[in-house]
Amino acid sequence: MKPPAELIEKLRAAKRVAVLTGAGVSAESGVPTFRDAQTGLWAQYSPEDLATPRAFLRNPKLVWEWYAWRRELVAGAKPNPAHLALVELAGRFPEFQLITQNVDGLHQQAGSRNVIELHGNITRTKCFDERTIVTEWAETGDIPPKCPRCGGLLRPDVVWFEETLSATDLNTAMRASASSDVFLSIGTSGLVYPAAGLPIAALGHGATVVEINPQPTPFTAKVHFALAGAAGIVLPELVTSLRE
Ligand code: BV8
Repeated sequence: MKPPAELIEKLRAAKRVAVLTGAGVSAESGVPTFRDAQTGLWAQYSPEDLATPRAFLRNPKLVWEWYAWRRELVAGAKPNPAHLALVELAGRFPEFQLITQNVDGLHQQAGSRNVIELHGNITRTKCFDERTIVTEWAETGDIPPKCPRCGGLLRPDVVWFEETLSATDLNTAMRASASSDVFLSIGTSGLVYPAAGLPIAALGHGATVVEINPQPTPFTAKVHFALAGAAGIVLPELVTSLRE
């Protein structure tokens, strides 16, 4: 399905473009989204019950193993046409800011640069107490492993629910959204704040706001262009139309 000509016009005229991606962009790489039912062993848990500091302190082993399972999934995943189309799109505008809620690092693997990872990255590990990155630790069989410096518990370097995001990243993302000519919200259910506030800031500033999602979301009725389809299909079509 070709994108609307009016949208291609807007993109051709745009100087500043901001993009927010969610789990839907990695779905076609085989990384399950948050709204997908958790599979197998994890079917009985919901992410909100595991991705919090309290859940970790209540059962560090369980939470660590959930992330170890997800790291395995991510390690086997490759960027898909949606990630690759965003790399090409970035080269078409004087200013382009990619902001992701995903923690899988697939945008960087595809070649995207200067990516704002609002919720961190599952492949990085940090000390729960010192909040500093740890790259090596003794494999003593402890689950979770212990910090080599202070002996504290190690945890994934992601932003859990009820944890604050990096103020620097959030400010940069908010500024890029609120000054964008075109804002694309791709593969996100728009349920998690403050990330979900970015398309609202873009709308408020008068940007042309585009949503790419096979399903409707709380923003579908508010955006200028709602492209109902998979990111891995719609984004390459958008890039092809821009080349013409
Ligand atoms: C904060 C990292 C201040 C971890 C994540 C009550 C108490 C406490 C807090 C709150 C509260 N009420 C609200 C809050 C704030 C809370 C929040 O928003 N909660 C929600 C649930 C209501 N937010 C926070 O806590 C944030 N911090 O506010 O700090 C504070 C401090 C103390 C107390 C209060 C507030 C921190 C939020 C960050 C959480 N960490 N991830 C990890 O990954 O394990 S969030 C995690 O879930 C993801 O990162 C992502 O952001 C979110 C999932 O959203 P999506 O990416 O949109 O994925 P989803 O599965 O939902 O949707 C996928 C979409 O893709 C669907 O629409 C689907 O249709 C579409 N799709 C599917 N296939 C495709 C596709 N689209 C395109 N193509 C396809 N092929």
